[in-house]
Amino acid sequence: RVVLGGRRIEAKASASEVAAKIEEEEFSEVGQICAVLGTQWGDEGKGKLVDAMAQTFDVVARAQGGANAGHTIYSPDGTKHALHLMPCGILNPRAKCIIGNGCVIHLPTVLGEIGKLKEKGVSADGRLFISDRAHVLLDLHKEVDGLREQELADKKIGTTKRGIGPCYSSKAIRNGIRVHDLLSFDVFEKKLRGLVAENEKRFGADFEYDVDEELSKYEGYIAEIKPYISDSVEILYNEQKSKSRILIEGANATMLDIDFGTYPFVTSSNTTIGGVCNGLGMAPNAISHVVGVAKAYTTRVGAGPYPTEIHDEVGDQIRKLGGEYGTTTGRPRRCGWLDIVALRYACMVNGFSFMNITKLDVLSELKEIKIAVEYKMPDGTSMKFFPADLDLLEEAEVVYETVPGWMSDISGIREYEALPANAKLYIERIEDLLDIPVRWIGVGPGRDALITK
Ligand code: 2SA
Ligand code: GDP
Ligand code: MG
Repeated sequence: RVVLGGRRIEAKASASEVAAKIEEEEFSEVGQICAVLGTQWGDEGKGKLVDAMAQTFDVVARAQGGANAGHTIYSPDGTKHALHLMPCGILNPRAKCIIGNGCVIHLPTVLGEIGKLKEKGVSADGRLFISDRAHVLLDLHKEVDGLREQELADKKIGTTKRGIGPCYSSKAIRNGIRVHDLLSFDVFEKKLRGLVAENEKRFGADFEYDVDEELSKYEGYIAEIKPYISDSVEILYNEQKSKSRILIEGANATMLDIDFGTYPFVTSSNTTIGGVCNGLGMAPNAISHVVGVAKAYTTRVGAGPYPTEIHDEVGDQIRKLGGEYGTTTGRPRRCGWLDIVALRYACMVNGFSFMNITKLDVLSELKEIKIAVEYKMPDGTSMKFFPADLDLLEEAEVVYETVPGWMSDISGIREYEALPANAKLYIERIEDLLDIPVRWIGVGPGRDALITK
């Protein structure tokens, strides 16, 4: 028997029966096309929710970001998968997976992921579609990412050094290389040499890049990636018309959005709902529901303001219990209390229909838990939403509500009613403060460790 969202299903049931059961009981309310987005500074556990939901979807699509994202998921047999570019839907063998035009694609990374999944018995053949309009992220962009961070010295962003900013810069300044350019090696070579020349001019001798070596590697990569190159906009449109269920997998999160996040300490794409439409060529009225994923606390990797950061041993305890280390870089994540001011802002920008509160189990040992409900300015005024001017945050005092912990292990619980009273109070307080229903609660990393409220 397997337990899914608290419901026992006979193990002899076929995969499609199991899928139909979950759909009927858990994810039907999100409609035909649903986006799952991060609401904090990333690593909320979007991958886990997408993986669980994807069992009942026909298509799973990534709209933005690149291999900076790290989504950790577990198949029911306990095998761990750390995915970066590959949509988490890949673990549903029936699902098509799309890497949309808004993404930046490092070919060796995506090919490496395809290979690793194949070793674990998961095939991407015939069901992975990479947009011909997406931009190609080269090792050159990674090199520039490192050089830029070095130049910024103590003001560095703390990027993942995966070349994300430089690749989106190429896109914006219009000297980028798109996936369709790979289909003609001459075009690709000409564009690549042009890009190299520009960077040599900009960085001089510091720019160490062997263009001939890169070109020879790309001959192989291009042959391997060719079968996956597609017009993803048309594929998605046709799927939409034929009533397929489409799940959109957000990467990074609202507070890392290039417009709405803690600029400049952000990533270089729109991680919010607008980025979904742009990054897939999908009309906003096609999207039935948007789900916001929030950790029961917060974490952040990289530099930049973080008003509710915990600087004492409680922060260390959360990092240890939550395993808060970067999926891509292994960096320790900064840990802090739940920040309603930032979350409210995410709710406003994205229009969430439902929330998924994740990692509630991580707080189980705490006697008291804090929730930041307001930022108070020196003149006594209150900041209800996250400000554009980060200097204002320096002056703001964070006002907390303290609630009692539940001090018991909840990782085996699968029914909302079975949660300790104080855990339910915590969830219900979040619902009250955000005025958005919490539909799912994560109590462990496995696909089944999900409570439906
Ligand atoms: P970048 O590399 O240009 O996108 O970095 C800019 C900022 O965005 C942050 N960022 C992230 N924050 C959390 N998680 C991310 N993914 C990995 C993970 C991170 C890792 O899943 O753990 O392994 O370190 C991610 N990607 C980008 C980054 O920290 C900068 O603040
Ligand atoms: P994402 O970038 O939002 O997909 O999140 P990451 O995968 O980078 O980080 C989330 C981490 O928390 C992963 O290691 C997940 O396996 C784990 N995780 C997700 N949900 C839960 C949960 O409810 N409880 C616990 N304990 N771990 C979780
Ligand atoms: Mg992550």
